[in-house]
Amino acid sequence: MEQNEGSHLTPQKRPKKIPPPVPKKRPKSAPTVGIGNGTVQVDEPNPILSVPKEVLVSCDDLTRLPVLYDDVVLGCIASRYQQNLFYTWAGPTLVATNPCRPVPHLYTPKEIHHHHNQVKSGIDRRDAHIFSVAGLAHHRLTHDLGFINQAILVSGESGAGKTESARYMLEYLSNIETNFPLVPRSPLKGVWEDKQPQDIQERILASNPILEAFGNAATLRNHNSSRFGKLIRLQYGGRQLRGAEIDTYLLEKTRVTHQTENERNFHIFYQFVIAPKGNLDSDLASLRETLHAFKQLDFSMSHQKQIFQLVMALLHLGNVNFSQDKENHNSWTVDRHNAECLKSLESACELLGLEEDKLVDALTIRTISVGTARRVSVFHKPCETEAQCVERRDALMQLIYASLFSHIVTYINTQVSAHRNLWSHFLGVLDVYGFETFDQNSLEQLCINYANERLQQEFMYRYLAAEHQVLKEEGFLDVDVPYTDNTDCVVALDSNISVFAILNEECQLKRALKEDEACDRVCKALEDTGVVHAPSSPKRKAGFVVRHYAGPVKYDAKGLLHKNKDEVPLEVRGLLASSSQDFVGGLVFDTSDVDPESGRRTTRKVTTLAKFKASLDTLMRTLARCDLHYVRCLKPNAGSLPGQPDTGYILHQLRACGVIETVRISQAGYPVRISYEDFISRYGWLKEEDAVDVSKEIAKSMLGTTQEGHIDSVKCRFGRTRIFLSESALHTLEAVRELKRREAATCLQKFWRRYR
Ligand code: AD9
Ligand code: MG
Repeated sequence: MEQNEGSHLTPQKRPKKIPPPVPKKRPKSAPTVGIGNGTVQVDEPNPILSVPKEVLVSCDDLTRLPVLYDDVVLGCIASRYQQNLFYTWAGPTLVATNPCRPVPHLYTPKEIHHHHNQVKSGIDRRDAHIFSVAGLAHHRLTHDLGFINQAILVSGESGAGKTESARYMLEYLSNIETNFPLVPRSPLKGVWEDKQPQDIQERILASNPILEAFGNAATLRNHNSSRFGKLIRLQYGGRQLRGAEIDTYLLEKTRVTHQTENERNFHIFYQFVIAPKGNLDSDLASLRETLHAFKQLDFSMSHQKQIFQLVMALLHLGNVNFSQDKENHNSWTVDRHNAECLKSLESACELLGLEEDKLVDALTIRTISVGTARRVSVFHKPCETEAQCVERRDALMQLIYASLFSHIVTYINTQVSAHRNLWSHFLGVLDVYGFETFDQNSLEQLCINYANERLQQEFMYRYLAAEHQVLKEEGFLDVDVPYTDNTDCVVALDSNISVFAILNEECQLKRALKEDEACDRVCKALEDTGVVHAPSSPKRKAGFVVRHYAGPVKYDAKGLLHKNKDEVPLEVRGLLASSSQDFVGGLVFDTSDVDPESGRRTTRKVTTLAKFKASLDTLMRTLARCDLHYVRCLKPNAGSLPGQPDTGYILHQLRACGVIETVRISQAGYPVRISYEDFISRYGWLKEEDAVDVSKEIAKSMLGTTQEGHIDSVKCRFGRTRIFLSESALHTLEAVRELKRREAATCLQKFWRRYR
């Protein structure tokens, strides 16, 4: 084991010993970081932690901080934020703190040009900026050998700035695609025949306002919250952008019928019914943008009309109410005595191309099948409660909206994607919902948090564990940065005996859903995992708790199985197929009985969890074929107020997305790695040697003889095959090299002048 590699330096030049990077325990109450007086103060006065504010502000990579206590990392991000420096590297990851106010000067064409030039010039060190991440991925995709697929994973909690970051990256990537020749006219049937590259870029960008109109909504945390996950893959043929393909994940369709207090439905509904009164100006501007985007993506006028008719029909369906039958008190039906309700019913039928009686029957009469598979008897029974009718109406509305959304995504894809023969590799930008925990958490949160577990697991394997391995192989046995391995949690959620397996099984059973019992089963079956347990307080409602890597979350039993089963009554599904309008009839391609893994029809009920897991498996397989880049978005405070970093709030997010672990392991390994041969050939003031061992000794002695303060023992390490340097050590070496070069040049000039 190689220890104390820096012993070649003279002892008196050695800096103060740096404490090992163990997380510090924080007292519960005291304020954590005060950044007003120029230094970072922590609860316990500790001279090592008093880092001057100027140092913090100027440090654009957390791995270059002199110490890695949570408070110092936080102090750096907060101090930079207050100086309007919103981006900071954390080793290979970019930390993006939401400015929470417009900062257009950061994203001008001039900035795009600047960052593009920086990437092109091959400067290793790039500005901490969102464009740098996109630039690096693009450079690797188009310039490195092999055209390796790239993917940028943008994560963070709701309102942290994921969608904006993804949008800026797409803008960057589209704008650097200039001066390309026309896409050649192709005999293949591809949508890009005759299209200019400019058109491709505009179309790709135009997909955003449409998807946001139909898939985003104002929530308590974000006035433009994405209610679906999105992977956009930019398709490249050689170095040329040819098209794009969009995959979406788990649209929150329940929002069409239910919204939490003070939250809104999807934007499109407000854009569409712009009231002349009220505070809907912003919706009017967005509607214009949506319509413009429709035009750019060649949605014909009749196609747009069909889409808006469905939106309108949903608005009317939402006003259809139910009342008890006056003669038969055991049955409920549509309240046709109410004039408004009747008008809504008629309008909905007209817009959907449905017969009124058929719609009423579908909403109020249940079909019940009893018996065995060989002998089934079917009964028709009116709904006995209002809730049963409302449930059917909501199922219909959700089905229509989810089908409409998926139709729009599919159509956009036909308009933006290139023919398979025209592209060979891609650059993906993934914008998925961040980890969520509310007072009440349901199936949506279970899916979202599971997605985050899978992405974190990928990060852990691909970066943290891999980095550990490299360091061990290079002989740094003392490097032992602890990191969270969340495999247990993923297994407890999705393996054969897991939360998903039990909840799915409960949905397959031919009996009424028993949500409380199902949650008890989950708790009992998985109590030994240490990941899942019963809620501790008996007063709290039934459910189960999952210890996620980002913190424990309690999932409520209520609605869990119902949402997982996601049952649309057969009559409701059949109803749409009977529409006189082809658009409506063809819209609903129901995949509920298609096995997501085999793609074959199955008699088994395919649950929401099964479908979601299958879509994530596909996503993970896609990511496995890519180089990954990470952007971790931070929300500065719960209220999204500009200029007010709340350190406790930020710390929680840093821990939840593993930034602190990333910084520690990146710093332990040092980002600059150069083989001994390359090192000596670049900084070779001594003679070159071939053998690695000899080169290593030379490199050591070279660094040991550099002038005071130039290289110190904490900024370089000597591995078996490579030398590991910090960025600052590299800077110093480059500076010394430049100095020597100039000295030599001056000497030569003097010599030349004297003897000329
Ligand atoms: V959610 O999970 O979809 O609810 P996001 O996507 O993380 O969330 P979003 O990108 O929508 O958050 O950002 C929220 C708001 O923060 C935006 O509407 C902007 O008002 C603000 N924001 C985010 N990033 C930036 C930025 N780089 N510059 C200026 C920003 N404002
Ligand atoms: Mg978003």
